[in-house]
Amino acid sequence: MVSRVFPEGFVWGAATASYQIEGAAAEDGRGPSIWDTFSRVPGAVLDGHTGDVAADHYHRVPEDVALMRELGLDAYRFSIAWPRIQPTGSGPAVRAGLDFYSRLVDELLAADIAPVATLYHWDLPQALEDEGGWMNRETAYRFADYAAIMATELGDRVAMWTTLNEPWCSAFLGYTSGGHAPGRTEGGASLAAVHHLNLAHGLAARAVRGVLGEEAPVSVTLNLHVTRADTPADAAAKARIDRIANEVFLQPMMEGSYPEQLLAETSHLTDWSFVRDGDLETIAVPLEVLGVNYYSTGRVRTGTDVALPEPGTPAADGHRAGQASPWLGCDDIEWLKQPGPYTAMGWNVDPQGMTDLLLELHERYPHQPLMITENGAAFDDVVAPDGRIHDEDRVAYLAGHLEAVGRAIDAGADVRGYFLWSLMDNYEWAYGYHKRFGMIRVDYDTLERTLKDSAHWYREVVRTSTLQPVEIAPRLG
Ligand code: IFM
Repeated sequence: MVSRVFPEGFVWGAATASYQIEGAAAEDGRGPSIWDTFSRVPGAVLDGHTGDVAADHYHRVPEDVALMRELGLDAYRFSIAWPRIQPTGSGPAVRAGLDFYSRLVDELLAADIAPVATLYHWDLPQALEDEGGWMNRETAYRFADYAAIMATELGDRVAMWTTLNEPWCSAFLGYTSGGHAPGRTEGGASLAAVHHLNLAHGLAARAVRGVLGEEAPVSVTLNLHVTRADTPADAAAKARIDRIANEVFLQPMMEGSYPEQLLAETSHLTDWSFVRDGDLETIAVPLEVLGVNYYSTGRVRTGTDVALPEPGTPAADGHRAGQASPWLGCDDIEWLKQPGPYTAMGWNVDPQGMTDLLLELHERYPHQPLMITENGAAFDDVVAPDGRIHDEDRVAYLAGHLEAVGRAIDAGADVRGYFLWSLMDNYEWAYGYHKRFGMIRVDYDTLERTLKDSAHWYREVVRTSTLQPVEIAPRLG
């Protein structure tokens, strides 16, 4: 590997999400979200961890922005907790909630860091879930109202709006497998949640542009699955996974239609009557950038004998054993364990998947700029006697993936930036605080922040916009 200079204007950032870092769950009028409820369900989250305190970012914005400045970030991707703004998901905005994000944005701008705001990163107000959550079409309209409130409040200062983060997780983990909040297992009916999330994206994008004008920078972030197959028969299985996991969001958002084949092969699960006239036109809005979250790859084959791992361990497809499968209608598809190395999540390290994904998107949508809105890795970090965290596995992972982004750019993909997941250790959903993705360590007893070696390394990458050859740790080579 030789050193690689990234294009002029390439945006270097880091990302977080509200429930994962903020804490202050019951302060200043914030209402409960589905994660406040779900995390209290016995067995739902490892060790019953909740986001009540998390990284206490709510009380530490100046300190955290100072760290971002120290890292030289160009941009910071955060999410807004809807229940801080509208505690029950509708009605007037809470001034204290608006002020919190307004102060955050001002601090960022004062530090010369562009604010990138995600409107929904999974913390649905519980009151909306009580009325059906994303299974209820009304939620999409409430989301658009909330989006307009935020555009009015922050529109003069936010550099980029992202409607949804990873709607695949919201729909298929939230309403199909039940591994995420709200923990429902609705089977084929959960495709309604998919459609209502797509609709929410379109309505919210239009609401933001209704306030700020048609040029307002709006995006969405998808976790598109890169799935591999070894034989032509297995390629058919891969294509089905692609349709149910990727196309079900990508095609309506980018092209204004659902794939005919998907409608046909899921017709035993739902009649899709929740799709109403005009919805697909609403959903397909021009995007400033398409946000891509990428971590690892999967491999499938056609089979019926699907081996499940030990309860509590990650399955090859990422969901935890003992739960319903998030892969609707794909019970005959077997997920194979990918070759390692693996991160602490049990996810395989496969940077080439990033290149493949970016190039595939570029080929399909050559005029659509792309942005890596998340990429990173959890490892079992150790604090050395000198107080430092020598997280060389993470540095190797990040370097390998940045190199993969660079290869995609060389081949023509229009990738505008990279947001490292995550700025700091945080609440990793059903894994609680057991998985650390941060380049900044958070000591959950004292809430003290410490820059890991990966943060020092990333600061140099950002400063020079150059990736230097990295001595790859043997496990990740
Ligand atoms: O922590 C999550 C984040 O909230 C969404 N994308 C994947 C990350 C790692 O699992």
